[in-house]
Amino acid sequence: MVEFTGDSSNKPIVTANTKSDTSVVLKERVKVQRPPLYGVILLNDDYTPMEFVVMILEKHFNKVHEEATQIMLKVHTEGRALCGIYPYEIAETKVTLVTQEAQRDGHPLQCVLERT
Ligand code: TYC
Repeated sequence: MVEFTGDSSNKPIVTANTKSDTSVVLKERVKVQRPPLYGVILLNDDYTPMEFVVMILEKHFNKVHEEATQIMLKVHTEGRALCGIYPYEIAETKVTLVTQEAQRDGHPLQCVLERT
């Protein structure tokens, strides 16, 4: 009979059965690894209009107007705030799109990645 310890070592506990022949059947346990996650952080500056930042939070981070306003004000008063947490490629794309949109409108808004 084979049981598993249940811990992360994945070691089987092997015990002889009552008959003379002892059989061991190892069940395969596939270890799944979750992808590392990254936070997207907005940084404060003195020039980007508050309404623009709120619009960015609604459009790129799926925030409703109220939450977007709260996050914008947190950036404004504390210097930075977390906007969302994503796998690397999604986080990186958000940084690129937000930065491009700000530059298109002539705003210095900065957005950075942070490993969680
Ligand atoms: N500090 C800016 C202002 O007073 C507003 C602002 C908020 C800018 C958040 C950037 O990420 C930011 N107009």
